[in-house]
Amino acid sequence: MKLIIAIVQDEDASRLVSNLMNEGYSVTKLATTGGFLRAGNTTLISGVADEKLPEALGLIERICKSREQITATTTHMTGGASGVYVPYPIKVTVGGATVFVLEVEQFLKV
Ligand code: 2BA
Repeated sequence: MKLIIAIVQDEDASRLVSNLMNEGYSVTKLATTGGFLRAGNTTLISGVADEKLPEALGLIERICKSREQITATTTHMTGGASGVYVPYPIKVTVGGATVFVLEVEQFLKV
């Protein structure tokens, strides 16, 4: 058995959960926050049989889209007034999905 941990964008989360559930996967959905953008995203965890892993990864790949987001960063102005930081926008491409696949040592329901 494998444990899939998939960090996806909120916009894709509901559709992905529905599709996974329809295909018979058990899924847990967590509200999470990305460290870089400090914006909400969704982390799904799902324990899947080894032979079902490719299908689950295929679903994630099909549903999760990459999108561009604008975020603000700052640059330090050197020369002139010291200690002045000027914000400027940068574009980052987020997603489709960041996926970790882990080997499951034990799966218990007690
Ligand atoms: P965030 O940390 O908010 O990152 C959002 C997007 O910002 C990233 O998209 C990437 O395009 C960009 N980014 C992240 N760190 C950066 C940096 N130091 N410099 C420049 N750009 C940077 P994704 O790579 O698709 O990641 C989406 C979300 O997946 C991340 O949200 C984070 O929550 C999670 N994630 C990505 N890689 C991870 C990892 N190695 N471990 C744990 N979580 C991860």
